[in-house]
Amino acid sequence: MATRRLVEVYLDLLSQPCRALHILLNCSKIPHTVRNVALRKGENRTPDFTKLNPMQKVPVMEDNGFVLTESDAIMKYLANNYDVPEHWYPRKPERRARVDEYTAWHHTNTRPHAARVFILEVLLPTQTGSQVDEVRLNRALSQLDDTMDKLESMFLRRQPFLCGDDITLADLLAVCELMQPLGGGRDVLEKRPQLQGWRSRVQSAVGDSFDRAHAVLYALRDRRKAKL
Ligand SMILES: N[C@@H](CCC(=O)N[C@@H](CS)C(=O)NCC(=O)O)C(=O)O
Repeated sequence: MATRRLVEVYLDLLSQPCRALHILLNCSKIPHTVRNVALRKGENRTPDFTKLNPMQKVPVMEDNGFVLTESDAIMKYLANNYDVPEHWYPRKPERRARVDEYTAWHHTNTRPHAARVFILEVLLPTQTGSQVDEVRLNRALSQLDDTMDKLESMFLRRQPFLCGDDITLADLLAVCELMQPLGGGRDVLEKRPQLQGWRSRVQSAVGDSFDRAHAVLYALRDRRKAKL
């Protein structure tokens, strides 16, 4: 009888969608193997990795020969195919549709807007040795503010998590994006008690898998702080 191989995931934990997937895997105890792909070393552009994902991006998942990209699709696939608590991706159509509603919105709102702050404040200056472009940074912060207003007034209106009373994979995708600017020492939730309360609820719900996934980001923040 053919033996089923463990789920393999290709991750760099400095990547927001990789952390969301990492937390889901650890919290729901899906047996898996992590293959590290260091983006800073260009390991996503090697011939082998490019064969796996021609888009040269992480995360990637392989389940017994089935290769899948896109964090959102991977997390939903795992929730559909593995014995994970139902709250992550509820089966009831209306509740599931709420998760799909957020994840569709996420990729053109929370994701690009939070990522841009990190890119402008940390990645670009590190890669090019140039100063932070304050004009572009302020524009990015203002777009992120609009997104956070919507998270508070639409998704978190009268409910503790983005899609209802319990945590779903939508909360993982969102929280990992909103944590990213912390790599540059910026807590974008600093003046937002409603979102802070939500982040604390997410942290309590996932336990130590939150800090394990974010250890690389915290280390980046601490290294940069020590240089100041
Ligand atoms: N929509 C994709 C985004 C994947 C993505 O953009 N990954 C970034 C890291 S956060 C990456 O691999 N970048 C490498 C590159 O573009 O060279 C997902 O959610 O999985």
